[in-house]
Parts: sequence; structure tokens; C-alpha cells
Amino acid sequence: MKDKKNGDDSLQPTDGPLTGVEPKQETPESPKAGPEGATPSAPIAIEKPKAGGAAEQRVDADGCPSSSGDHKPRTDEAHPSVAAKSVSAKKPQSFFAEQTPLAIKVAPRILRYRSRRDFLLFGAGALAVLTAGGCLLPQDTLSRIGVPRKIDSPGKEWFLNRALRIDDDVAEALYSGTRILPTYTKSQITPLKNNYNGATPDPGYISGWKLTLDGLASGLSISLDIRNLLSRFSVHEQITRLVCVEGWSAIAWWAGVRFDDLLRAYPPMSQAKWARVESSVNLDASGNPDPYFMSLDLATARHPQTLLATHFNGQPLTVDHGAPLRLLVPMKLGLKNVKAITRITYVAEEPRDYWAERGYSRYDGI
Ligand SMILES: Nc1nc2c(c(=O)[nH]1)N[C@H]1C(S)=C(S)[C@@H](COP(=O)(O)O)O[C@H]1N2
Ligand SMILES: [Mo]
Repeated sequence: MKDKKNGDDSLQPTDGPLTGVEPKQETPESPKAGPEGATPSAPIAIEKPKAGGAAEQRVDADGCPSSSGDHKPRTDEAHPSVAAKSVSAKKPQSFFAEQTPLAIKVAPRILRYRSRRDFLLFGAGALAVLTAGGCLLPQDTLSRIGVPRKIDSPGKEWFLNRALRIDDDVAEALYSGTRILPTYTKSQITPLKNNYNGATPDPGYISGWKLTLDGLASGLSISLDIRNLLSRFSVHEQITRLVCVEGWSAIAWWAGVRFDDLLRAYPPMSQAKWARVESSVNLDASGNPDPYFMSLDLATARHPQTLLATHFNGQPLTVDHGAPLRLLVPMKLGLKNVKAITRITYVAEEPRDYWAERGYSRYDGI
């Protein structure tokens, strides 16, 4: 993924309502999202990141358990109070001796469900690691450890894809739809580059831009322009981190309408579990049309921090950042944050995904 910049940074849509964020519908929970001096929207729990945030803590907590030869039977002296309570008087206890099992009451149904799921997840993961890991070793290493057959590249690729798929499934199983991502203050904002993978589209598309909605319960296809969106829905601000798979991230100030509000106003057909979010104005590196399309599960679309962003830094989005409407899903990698959205289609089955088709994850959670 390369950074291509040929867009006009200063270009902004000329439409009246776009020159400021003025929500038409004010609700008590959505303070006016003014360009200056506004604070992130109230309903979003502000979890101030400490210096050295969760990621670093995780690394710290990840220290290896001591593996020194400390496996002698424990003496009672070491834990006198524990020993006094748990050691049976009948036979002397040692570290290896059979312990009286601790009885924990768990409802049988929960236990069955949990252990089955854990077993499947662990088993699948372990198998994938063994198989994929083994296959990926160089051929001479494999021969040395007695694996004779030459494993060809398609085989490796198949295993890698399976492993990635399992990785995605585990991440998905652990996802909490209610997890609120950290938000930041304006002083923490960092520069955000234009990360169109291909050429930045020519701004000409903006004047005729419309968002089309398909796969609705009504069976209709709906077209909305920016004026429709901004007059109909409350505007919410948020300062969140955008994390790119390429290894950089940026804290950026966005405003826009909640995807959830759009879903309530234009409900998807009942079988729909996914949204396909598309930009038909996307270009490849040579400037040829190259539609960009992403799968988004509806649970993530309904998350309160999932926005259809219209503004960046208190101003209408520039072409560089996806004017006039871009997806903002801070719980997903940058590549899911589709710029210059032109169509959203609700579907029952997981739709195609631009980067998943190019070998990346489908889930892309962070
Ligand atoms: N239409 C479209 N949307 C896109 C991309 C793209 O190439 N085309 N790149 C994605 C990637 S990889 C990232 S990291 C973010 C970057 O957003 P930014 O350009 O506003 O920084 O946009 C995403 N949305
Ligand atoms: Mo990215």
C-alpha cells in the first residue's frame, strides 16, 4: 500500500450546509459540534489514555514466567498460612502429590458451552500453528527434521490463509460490541496523511455525489446527498486513533453522523448481517477506476463510535480524507475506513472485501 498524493488539500465542497457542522437535530446527548473549541461528543465515554497506554502495559505484563529449576516440592514453610488450611492431615503433601480437587459450581449448560467453544478455539489454533508453522519452515529444515515431502507454495498459501481465517474467527469470538475505544483531547491530535492506495480521485466527483443505499427492508434503493444526511441526523464529534496496517497511526478529530442512526432511519432487510461499503470513485495507482469495497458486520456498524464522517478538524472533509463522506470505524484497521463512500449495500452473507482479496485479514480488528 503506497501513499499517493495528487489531491487538492484545500478543496472543499461548496454547498452551504457543509461549511460548518451545525446539527439540525439537537439532542441532549449531542452537544453542538462546532468547528472551534468543541469537545468530543458527550455520550462517548472518555477514557483518557495514560502515557504508555494499554499496548505498553500488555507488553510489560507479558514477561515470561520464571522457568528456572524451581520445581522442587514446596515446603510448608514457604506458604505457612495456605498450607495450614489446605493440607490434609492424613498424608504429607508435596508439589507433585495428588491434591483434593477444588469444587467450583458452574451451571452445566454454561460449562458445556464454554468448554466446547474453548476446546474448539484452542484446538483449531494449535493445529493451525503446528501445520502452518511446520509448512512454512524452509525445505532443508523440514528434511533435516525428517519431513520428506516438498510442500509447494500453493500449499503454504492455503495453510497461511486457513491460519489467518482462524485468527480472524478467534478475534471475532472475543469481540465485544460495547467496547468503547479511547478518545483523545485536541492537544493530542497528530498529523494525518492521505493514504489513498492508488491515485487520489479528481475532486470533480463531489458536485454530483450521492450515497446510495441498497438491501433495505423497504425493497427500495435510496439516494441521499450530504444536505439530506446533515439535516436529518445529529452530528457527533470524536477524536480517535486511526491505525493503519502499514504500521503508523494518527489521532484525528472527526465529526459525522452515526451509522446506527442511518440504520434506524433506513432499516436493512431482515436477513441482512453485513454491509458492503463501497467507493466507486476509487482509482488505482495509474489513475484508472478501481472500486474499493469493504465488508462490515452490522454489529460494528451499530457501534456508537462508528461514524459516517463528514468533517475532519472541524471542516468538511477534503478529497484527501474522503470527501464528502467516509466511514470511520476506529475499532478496525484504517483499511476498513472507506473514503468517498458512494454506496452501502446490506446483505445476508459476508460480502467481498478489497484487501481480504489481496491477502489481508477480513476482520481487521484492533
Ligand atoms: N476509497 C478508499 N478508502 C480508503 C483507502 C483507499 O485506498 N481508498 N485506504 C484506506 C487506508 S489503508 C487507510 S490507512 C485509511 C487512511 O485514511 P486517510 O487517507 O484519511 O489518512 O483510508 C482507508 N480508506
Ligand atoms: Mo491503511
